[in-house]
Amino acid sequence: MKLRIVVRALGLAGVALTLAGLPAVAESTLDLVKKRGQLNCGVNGELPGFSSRASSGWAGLDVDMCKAVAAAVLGDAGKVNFVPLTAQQRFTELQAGKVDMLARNSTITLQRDVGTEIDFAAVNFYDGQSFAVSKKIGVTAPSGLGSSKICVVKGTTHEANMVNWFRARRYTIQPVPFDNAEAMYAAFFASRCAGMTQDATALAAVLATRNKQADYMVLPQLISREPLGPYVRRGDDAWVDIVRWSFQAMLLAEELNLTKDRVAGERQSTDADVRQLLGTIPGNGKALGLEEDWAYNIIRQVGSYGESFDRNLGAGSPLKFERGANALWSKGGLMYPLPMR
Ligand SMILES: N[C@@H](CCC(=O)N[C@@H](CS)C(=O)NCC(=O)O)C(=O)O
Repeated sequence: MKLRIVVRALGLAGVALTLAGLPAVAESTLDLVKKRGQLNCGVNGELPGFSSRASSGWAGLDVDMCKAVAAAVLGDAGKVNFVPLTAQQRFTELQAGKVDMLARNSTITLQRDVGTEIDFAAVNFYDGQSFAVSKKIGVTAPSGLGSSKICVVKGTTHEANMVNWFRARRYTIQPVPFDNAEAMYAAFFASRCAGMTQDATALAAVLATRNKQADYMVLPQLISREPLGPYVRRGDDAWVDIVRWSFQAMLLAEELNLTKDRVAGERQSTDADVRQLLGTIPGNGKALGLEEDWAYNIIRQVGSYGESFDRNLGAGSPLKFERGANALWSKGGLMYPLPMR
């Protein structure tokens, strides 16, 4: 009798849950993307080198991250719908399902990753926070900005980093927060702040693309570690695996010297690592729930990590960034491809 009451109560709870709109089994992101035939990818959209729209189309390191996942899942790097998101809205839009993944120069931190509805999948760029200043003020290190006004964007890691960094050194600074990057640039270039702060590469990109390098500089000292990378919704393990290993495929391609142009001729390579990456030796595709040529499609259509870096940020781009921490581990950097076997 008692048992029946419990069962009935549970049954009612089940009905209540269904009425509350909770789906019995959520459709997997992989199935959703395949059915749609397109990947919805959240990007910054206004950050040259990472994601911006040129006359030739979308380009950037983060754009290539989205394209890689589309190539892996749909066999076509062109099947991406890029969705520009602000710093403040990016994570809630991902949670709400507006995008399937984020590749939006987003720093990976414990509090963004743990106990939230999102997970990170990889680090695709090691960045750090710095300051841009007018050369006229003669400041060469962040400490020279103590007690000054500093422009910063809300919803980023930068405000707290900066306040903590100066407080620890017994300086009080005056943060001047803005809703978006554009508003901050306008205020900074109108001399409303002595400095502006964000990821060092973003600062360098802004000065370079707006021809401000003669009058402004980025201070070389970094005050934080900002490992940037793609995020996905929590609770879909197969999907986080796909994003993680799509990035790893680009990294391993660089290590194995595979490029967009040469990869087709390498499918019958004598190197077992190459054959396994390209699917000539099957298994990795099946494990991921993808076709065996998933990584081949990434490399053939998007290229290796090194190619993507050079084209978007490095020697082949207007930015001319050094590889630095983003070089392969074998060349003194932090990029270490995981074994793909
Ligand atoms: N990596 C940092 C910063 C990311 C970021 O979005 N920075 C700036 C400059 S690129 C920004 O706010 N951009 C666009 C905006 O929301 O207006 C983070 O994840 O919080």
